[in-house]
Amino acid sequence: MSASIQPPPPKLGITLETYIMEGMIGSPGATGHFTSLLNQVCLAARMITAHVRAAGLADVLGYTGQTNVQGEAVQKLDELANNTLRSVLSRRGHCAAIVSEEDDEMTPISDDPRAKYVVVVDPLDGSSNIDCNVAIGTIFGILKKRGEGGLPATKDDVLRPGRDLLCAGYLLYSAQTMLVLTFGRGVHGFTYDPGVGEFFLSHENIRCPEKGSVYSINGGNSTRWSAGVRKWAAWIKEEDKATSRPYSSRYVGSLVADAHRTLLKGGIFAYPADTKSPKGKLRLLYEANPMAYIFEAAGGAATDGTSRILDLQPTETHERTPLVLGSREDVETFARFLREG
Ligand code: AHM
Ligand code: MG
Repeated sequence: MSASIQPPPPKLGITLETYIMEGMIGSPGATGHFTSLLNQVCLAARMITAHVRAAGLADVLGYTGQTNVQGEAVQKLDELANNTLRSVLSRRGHCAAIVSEEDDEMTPISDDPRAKYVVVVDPLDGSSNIDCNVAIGTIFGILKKRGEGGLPATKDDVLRPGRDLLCAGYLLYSAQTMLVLTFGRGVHGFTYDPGVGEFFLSHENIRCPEKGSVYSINGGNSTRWSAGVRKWAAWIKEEDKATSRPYSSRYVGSLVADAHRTLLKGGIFAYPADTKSPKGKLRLLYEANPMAYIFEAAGGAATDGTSRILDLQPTETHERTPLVLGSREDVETFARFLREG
């Protein structure tokens, strides 16, 4: 009798560290540099989680009184998260540069020949929600630096379409802290156990449903929307059983929280261009691109209304873009409304 083939052991419950190590072991020729960098990102994530959890107690809530390059008020937690990432990523010499929402320009970190990667990051997303204890997050992506090691990173290393990302993820600081991560194939969610100080695989192979029944948009901007967006917003509220309309509305105002719900439950999140923000509000390099990379890897879609987000060629580090992401069918319907105007 032939021996029966055993299915692979379930991965649920493995630690993030094991997951990352297994990825390295399964990649012939891996030097461990990328694994080391990713481990540092995860260490920074654990440290930011601790800062977020302690924020009220440590009296770090509130504004610093400064504004960042985009003219927005910088809060103490934003700075803490940014400083934490920068100092942790400086330690092992694998990170050549960081582009952060909180810094005016790209920050060179290392010109060590081992510094083969650049990191794009929004250290504390949803900052308007910090003071009221509503979910916030961190969004990041990792790109391979172009050209020879040992040379300082240049803007060409980061002004690249999102399809060049090697990896993207986000941390959601909510009732639980979760890390959602992808290398472009398969999206996995890890839930943080604060007692152990570890992330454990809790959501294996997340797939964004083909269609949902929830929409997420800041309706306060409706008078500034284009005719196409206004028609879509009216259509989504109409009664029609066959297309599960009206959709329910959910809007947290933290991209990480709104995207996370959309990824798990399906539906659509949209921050379109409007007359106040003709290029949209969200930033291409460290908000839209990592999210688009995650959604596509989970079977969803992400567009600026006309083009695939991951194909957009950035021209500036803090460039903005309209962002529409979610279930394939829902994103396609939105794009159709925009086309038809
Ligand atoms: P932030 O990175 O400064 O926090 O701004 C981005 C946030 C997103 O998290 C969210 O989707 C959006 O801004 C909400 O904007 P609005 O308050 O205009 O609806
Ligand atoms: Mg943000």
